[in-house]
Amino acid sequence: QSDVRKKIIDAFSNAFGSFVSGQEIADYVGCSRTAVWKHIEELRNEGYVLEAIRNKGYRIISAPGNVTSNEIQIGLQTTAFGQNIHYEESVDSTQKIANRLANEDAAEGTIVIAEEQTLGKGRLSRNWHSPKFTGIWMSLILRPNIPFHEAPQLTLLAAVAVAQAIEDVTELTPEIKWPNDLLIKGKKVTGILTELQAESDRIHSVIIGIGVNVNQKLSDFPKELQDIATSLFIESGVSISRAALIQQILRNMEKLYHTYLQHGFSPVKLLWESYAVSLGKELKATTVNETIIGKALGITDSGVLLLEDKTGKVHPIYSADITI
Ligand code: BT5
Repeated sequence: QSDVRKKIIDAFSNAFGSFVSGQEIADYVGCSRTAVWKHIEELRNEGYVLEAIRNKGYRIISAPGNVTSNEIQIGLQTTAFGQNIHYEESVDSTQKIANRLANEDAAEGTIVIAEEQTLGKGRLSRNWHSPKFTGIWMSLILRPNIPFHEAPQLTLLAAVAVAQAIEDVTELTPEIKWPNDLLIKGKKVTGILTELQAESDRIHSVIIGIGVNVNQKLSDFPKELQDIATSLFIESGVSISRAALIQQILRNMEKLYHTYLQHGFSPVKLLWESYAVSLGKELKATTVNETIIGKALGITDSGVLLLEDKTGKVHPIYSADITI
């Protein structure tokens, strides 16, 4: 069903805004003209504006600014990432659905994406504010053949890929705050949540949840977030196509993931360090058990943060909240 629609949209994008007859579409897709007509109606319901003129056929006026499978897949330059898309308008959390799909053997690279999350998850059961149509709320399923303890590297990999994508699509340069925050001028624009499914030391799947604030205005954030959060729109003054940004994220991630599987973490680490705000600075790390203040020396090859305290002792930080 969605394959047929993808082909119809293909036919429209090949026509660059000129008319394509119903018969031409039917031939291209390999279905009847009645079926074409039905799919066109569905595309209209999805928000595509399609003009129809008797004897000429159809042409596309505009695609909706949503993040449905069609919009993501037209022009997507990947082989696996985003080739399977589970789209919903509203969900509790895309992580939850992705976890379920991963159990049902969804292919590597499958993404779950929603226009809105009603119970978006942060780390440690915190909340992730995910209002409708304004941001990217997506989860990606990976099945890497790596040991359990190396999985946090994938969070850092995702942070790099999203930072690059923001640079590619906007004029902005984000910074990364270990381990999972992307900041612009000190405010959080992206959060990443990595969850694992594993049996003993074997990873069954890694679910990488990515939340990017794209087109929110300041007033779209609840009061308690207005001082600490920002969006690409707030920082750049222009609204950004979420689908284009998603395509770029998927493309960068797939590329970096292949590099990672072939050459290990070092190349990813170099890139990560080039975006890192915190290196060389005094940080406060609040872990579940203690608070450590120290200079950030860097990250290890497994993605662990190293803090040197006043006495010169180096503390490996596996998981913490960082204040700069
Ligand atoms: C994170 O947690 O930063 C991970 C966020 C991951 C969200 C994605 S969206 C797709 C997928 N599906 C999900 O359900 N989740 C993932 P953490 O480091 O714990 O940060 C959470 C904190 O960030 C909150 O306690 C707030 O202070 C703040 N926050 C909440 N919503 C925000 C937003 N939209 N923008 C910036 N900061 C936010």
